[in-house]
Amino acid sequence: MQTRRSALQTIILAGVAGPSLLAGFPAVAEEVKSLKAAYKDDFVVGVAMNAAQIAGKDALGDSIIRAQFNSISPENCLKWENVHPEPGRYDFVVPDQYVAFGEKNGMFILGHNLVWHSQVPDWVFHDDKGDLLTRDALLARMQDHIRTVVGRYKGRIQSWDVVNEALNDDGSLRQSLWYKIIGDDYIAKAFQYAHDADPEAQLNYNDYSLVDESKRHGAVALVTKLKEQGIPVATVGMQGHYNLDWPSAELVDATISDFAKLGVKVAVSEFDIDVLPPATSQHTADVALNIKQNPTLNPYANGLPDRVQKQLAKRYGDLFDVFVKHRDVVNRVTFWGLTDADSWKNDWPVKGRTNYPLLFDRSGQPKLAYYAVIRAARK
Ligand code: 9MR
Repeated sequence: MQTRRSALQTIILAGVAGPSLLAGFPAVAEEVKSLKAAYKDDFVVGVAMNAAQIAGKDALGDSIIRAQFNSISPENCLKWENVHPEPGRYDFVVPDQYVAFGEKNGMFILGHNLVWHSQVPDWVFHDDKGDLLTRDALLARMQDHIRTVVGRYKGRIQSWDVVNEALNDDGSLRQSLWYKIIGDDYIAKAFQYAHDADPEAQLNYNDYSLVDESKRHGAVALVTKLKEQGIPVATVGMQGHYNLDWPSAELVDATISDFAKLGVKVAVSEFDIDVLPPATSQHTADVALNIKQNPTLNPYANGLPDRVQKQLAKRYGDLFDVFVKHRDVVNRVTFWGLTDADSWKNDWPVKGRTNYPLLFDRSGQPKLAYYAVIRAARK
């Protein structure tokens, strides 16, 4: 078991030595000691923090986060069901700790998220009798939530995912209860309420699989319409739940260019690269998906072969090359979790697999992919 000090030292020495797997890779500049240092002139590098890290119960994790990242996202604690579980009852204990961690360490702090079809309690859409709310009543409830949550962290949470995953794969608007009850202007209203609550906050539309043509067109149309209406959408969050074969670097490149043309910034907001055999042919991050376990879907339960480790590193390097190319428009790259042990990808879309999608292994050691990302930074 690594002590906290030795794990950190390994990371700090990343630029000097690196694991034996690195043989054949060009040396990394000695002065580059962290992800945030490597990309300091390009974009902030973020990580999603889980409950243990926020509560200070993962000392090694927290030390790596402090050493490597200059932005944080809350993996779950600001979702509606957690921060506002019952009518009139908000629970800010964990979010307060999360924001305090970011402030103490001078980080760019994200809020995730305000309006989503998932992780939102049923009561939000119903009245006391159990009937669906009217448009006006649901708008009032949405406004109260946004005003309360965004208002509490005004000037402290710098950027909010205002609306999350509002699009279907074909680019049409998802038939969520938000859409069904309020109508398609629920998105504009959510942005307006967030802007009213904190006029300085950077406001984002966040979604997955935006590289796919139909969905990308839907997002372009949505953002175009919002901008025409004067709605302050600043950034499109391309979540970036990718795998070893999909999407190609060219596709990511073209997608960023398409959003850049709209006059918005792009954040790679939930980055990870799944190395396991795909359990579905869908390009999705729909949390509702749950596919049955089967051993062929979990081939690396006892460790990741060097061959795949190298494939993952190359893939990370190739995609960071694209982000650096677009450094004028990409304002942030955030990893969805710190170590492979923390990743949601161990349980989705199949529960109980052993996945390796991030830059740090299960003991907090930097993987070959970490060095590839450092190397992709402009020299
Ligand atoms: O990583 C998150 C996981 O711990 C939660 O159980 C899940 C449901 O709240 O959400 C995961 O994060 C999702 C994010 O909020 C929105 N985009 C897809 C992410 C992965 O499912």
